[in-house]
Amino acid sequence: DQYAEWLATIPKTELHLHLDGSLQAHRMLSLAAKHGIGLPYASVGEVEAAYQFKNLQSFLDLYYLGASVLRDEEDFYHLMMDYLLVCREQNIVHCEIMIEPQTYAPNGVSFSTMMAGFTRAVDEAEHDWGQSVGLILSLLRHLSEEDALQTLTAADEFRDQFVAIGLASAELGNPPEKFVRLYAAARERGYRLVAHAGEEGPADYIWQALKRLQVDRIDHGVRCVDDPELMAHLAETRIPLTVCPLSNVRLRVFERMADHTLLQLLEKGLCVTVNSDDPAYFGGYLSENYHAMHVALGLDRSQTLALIRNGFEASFLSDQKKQMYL
Ligand code: ES4
Ligand code: ZN
Repeated sequence: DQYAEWLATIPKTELHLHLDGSLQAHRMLSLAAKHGIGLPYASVGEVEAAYQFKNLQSFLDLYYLGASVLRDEEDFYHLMMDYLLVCREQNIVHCEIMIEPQTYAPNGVSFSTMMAGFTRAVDEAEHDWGQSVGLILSLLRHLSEEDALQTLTAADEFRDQFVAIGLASAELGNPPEKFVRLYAAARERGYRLVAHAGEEGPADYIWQALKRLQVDRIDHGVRCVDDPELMAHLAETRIPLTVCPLSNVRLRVFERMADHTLLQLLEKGLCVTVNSDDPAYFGGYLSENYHAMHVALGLDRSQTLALIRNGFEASFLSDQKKQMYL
């Protein structure tokens, strides 16, 4: 339709994307076969039939199972390249991608194997079509802070390849304050800081991420609507929220897309951005997220442009590069 055609012409960012969440069913199956790994699914149809989630944890169980088929440098190269080709297709000129080494470590995958595949794809995309990419070292909050600190240390050798650290996985019961030392150590190393907060967790977790972790940006953050003081603070500081509409509906953060509060946040002056989170699992990449908001909430062109501009503002691009798009 016309909105979709128009949207494709506008350069966009994506700031909240778990690379493992872009693993398509056909690749999950072919890599399982390649490495002789048993999966409880025999076909693309059977994998996709499992994309029925009742909450974040029920999704994470499938997400980590899927990611367990990634083993060698070729696998990481193709995973990254598949997503970067979508960026080219959808006019996502700058993306910031979360990678999660703690997911692969139990399978004996070294940091250097993973990084070799990822950087080969990134270098190719930058060279071939000028793709701009930032990598975010995303740590898993269901594991210990000690495990995250060890991963941060393992990343020292690759420090120049990352723009930021992040915090993902099971939110409830794993509050930001569990990771105060991790964030201090990352800040000392010069990383920018993001964290998931206020997806399933309460508004207080957003406050913790801001005050205890001193994050530059909040992933999700939609539970801020429960706390007017927090809303005012986010509007005042323009600390960005990377909101993921299709994810929120699939994980039952909102019952239907028509209930999503993204436009209220935009209206209140928050720096809200649109992102896809785990596009292979949630029924669409970035353009499909905008399109779903257009259909369900009447997201119009001027609101779309405001969200896209927020994406550049919220990015970790240099001020000079931001100016090219703002
Ligand atoms: C995630 Cl939607 C979501 N929330 C928290 N952690 C995640 N990891 C991958 N997707
Ligand atoms: Zn996420």
